[in-house]
Amino acid sequence: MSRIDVCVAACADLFLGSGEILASPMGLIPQLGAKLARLTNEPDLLLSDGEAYLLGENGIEGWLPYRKVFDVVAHGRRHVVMGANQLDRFGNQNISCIGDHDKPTRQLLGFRGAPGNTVNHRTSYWVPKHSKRVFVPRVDVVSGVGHDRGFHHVYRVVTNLCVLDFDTPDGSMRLVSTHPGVTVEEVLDNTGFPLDIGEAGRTREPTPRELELIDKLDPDHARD
Ligand code: F8G
Repeated sequence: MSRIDVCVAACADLFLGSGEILASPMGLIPQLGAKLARLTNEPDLLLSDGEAYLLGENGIEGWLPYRKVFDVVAHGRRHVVMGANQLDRFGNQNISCIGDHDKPTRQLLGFRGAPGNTVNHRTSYWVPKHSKRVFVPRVDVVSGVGHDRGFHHVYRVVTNLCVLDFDTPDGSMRLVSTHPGVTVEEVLDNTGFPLDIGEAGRTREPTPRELELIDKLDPDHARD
């Protein structure tokens, strides 16, 4: 078992208890997580390919074009796992640009579905390289909306080091668990703002059955 398998299982756990909702995992690790969840605890999860189809174990199992995605977004029965170039302690996300908005040093993806996602339904983030470059005191521009800007449900952040949530009185970020082999200090050293470390535990290891499934889902180890 490697660290990345722990990350995949942590992404699967994002969907625990979801039932029949649309999972929209962006990127390989969240995708493996959502597929793993569907094969284990959450058989009713609907998996989109991020474009126009619903995917099952045996290929395409439904048609979900853009306009229908927007219906689902507005209805709220969806959980998206997005990426983030920057995230602050209230879960504001930036995937749009770096630097002064009038003259950015880097133009990134744009706002995409992030604002609508965060105001309509549960949103989580996957950060493959936990660093102070990503976990910043203040994002340069808000793409995904955080807890200090109204009532939203930014649920969790899974990184290569730990799992974080916002289950604090003011909705600021809290350390839920560090992955096996990672210390709390390592997380704090790589986070650009104070973090509630409460009673942080250890992220669970995937079961032997889950490891088998992860290998089946990703036989070439693209996850590494
Ligand atoms: C930085 C930083 C930083 C990057 N600080 N510099 C530099 C300083 C870096 C590089 C350069 C580029 C529902 C829905 C939608 C839809 C539906 C509606 C969504 C219609 C679908 C289509 C749509 C949004 C989904 C995601 C994003 C997933 C990732 C990426 C990434 C990396 C964002 C993390 N902090 N950061 N730089 N999308 N992608 O040194 O400099 O900038 O850097 O939900 O879309 O529209 O709506 O981003 O950047 O979730 O997670 O991987 O752009 O690849 O290459 O790292 O090298 O050029 O010098 P990236 P990267 P240089 S929902």
